[in-house]
Amino acid sequence: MERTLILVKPDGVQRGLIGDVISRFERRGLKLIGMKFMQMSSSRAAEHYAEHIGKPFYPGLVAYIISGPIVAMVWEGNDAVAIARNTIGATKPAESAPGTIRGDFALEIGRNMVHGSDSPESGERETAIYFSADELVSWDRITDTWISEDKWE
Ligand code: D4T
Repeated sequence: MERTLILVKPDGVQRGLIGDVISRFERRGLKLIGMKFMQMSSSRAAEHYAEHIGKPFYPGLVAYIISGPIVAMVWEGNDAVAIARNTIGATKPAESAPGTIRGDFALEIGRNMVHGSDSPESGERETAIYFSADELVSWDRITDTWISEDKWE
């Protein structure tokens, strides 16, 4: 089953929008299997954003992500990465469609509220940055058969 790492970034926490973000993924049908409220460290930020080290926006990106508490979550489901990306909307809020998280709540790329993994491989890599295996919960959801055809037996 595919997994994606979702962050509610410091702006989302400060603006009181944690519940709205969680609600979008719950209503879409993805299954929550891990969640933490935490302060991001500089070293974890560097590991998470390793591909952006050296880019002009990198210092501002790290300063932003460590500026206050975040919520880290792992959501699971068929095509979880693509489903979460289109629930979140385009990286630039000006290009995010209304109805997406960024399209409804964000104005600027440097305050874009949420992170979502960009591939199944990133989903696995990023999950391991925030969660150990025993912090992820495998559980049966009563609605699974109504959300996923392959759960129907
Ligand atoms: P995240 O990783 O936050 O979900 O964003 P995306 O996956 O949608 O976008 P990304 O990896 O290309 O960029 C990571 C992060 O850097 C910020 N950023 C990006 C920025 O401030 N200026 C820029 O020019 C770019 C490309 C926003 C998201």
